[in-house]
Amino acid sequence: MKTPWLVVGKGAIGLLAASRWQLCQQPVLLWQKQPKSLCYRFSSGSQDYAMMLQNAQSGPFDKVLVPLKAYDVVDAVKSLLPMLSEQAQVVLCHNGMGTLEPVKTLLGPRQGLWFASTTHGAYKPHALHLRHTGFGSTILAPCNQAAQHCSWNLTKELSQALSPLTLVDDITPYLWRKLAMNAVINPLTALHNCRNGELNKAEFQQQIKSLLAEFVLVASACGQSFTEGELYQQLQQVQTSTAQNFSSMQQDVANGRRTELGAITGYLLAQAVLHQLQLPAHQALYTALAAKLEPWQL
Ligand code: KPL
Repeated sequence: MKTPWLVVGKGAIGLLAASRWQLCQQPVLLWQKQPKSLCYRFSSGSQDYAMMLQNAQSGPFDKVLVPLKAYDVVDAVKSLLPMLSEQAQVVLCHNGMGTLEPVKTLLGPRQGLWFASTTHGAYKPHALHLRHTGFGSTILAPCNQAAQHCSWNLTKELSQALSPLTLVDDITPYLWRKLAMNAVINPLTALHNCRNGELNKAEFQQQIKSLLAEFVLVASACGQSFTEGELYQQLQQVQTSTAQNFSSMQQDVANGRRTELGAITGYLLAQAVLHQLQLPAHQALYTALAAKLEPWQL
């Protein structure tokens, strides 16, 4: 009998992974506030499935996927600690940065920490319906020694959920590249309440170029080398391939939820302060969006 994956929360990416595991007979359990099973509809391509996921009763758990928003990750891992086996492998998966260092310090010497950065798109048109909107790909990396020495094939199992999956040694450059995309698309679409594809319009190009130029500057101060041109090209590709989608931040704002602005633009601004840099375009975008939000949404 295969040991189950524990998926924390019932966000869109977590349910996507859990649904795909269940469809290929990989046991999976949910860790959610309400201790009951979850029945929902899963639409992927032209297929529609009736799904039922069981809620986990008690640990210890060996395999844990934490696909939560960045601001919830550290507290969630803290509360999961008593449920983790001594050699548990914990996989984080979210937009933005800043969680790896605090989570590393929480885990025991044999507990592995991984990061999965995915471009799969999924959203919930309502609480009991999950739609797989973008067939993306995933980069996975071990982030501590226990993960590097993990003795079973985590990559193979995770790729059933978030394929195609590439294993790399160091997640840092990939997180920065994703941060570049998120720091432009997410706040702009949230501010203008529009789909990702709208950002290809001429009226946004000057602002986007300023955001990317500042991103290159702060990334370079943090040891990450990018050019504005390559990021601009990649951004246009993402905006085109996800043209009909609403970004996660647009959805958070539209639904009155907390946003990842702090882990995305806020992270960039904090790095800029550390390196004594000014990021006027990111600061202005942060200020404009913050003005539309309640303080707890930041
Ligand atoms: O990751 C995304 C998000 O919505 O959070 C992007 C890349 C912007 C795709 O929508």
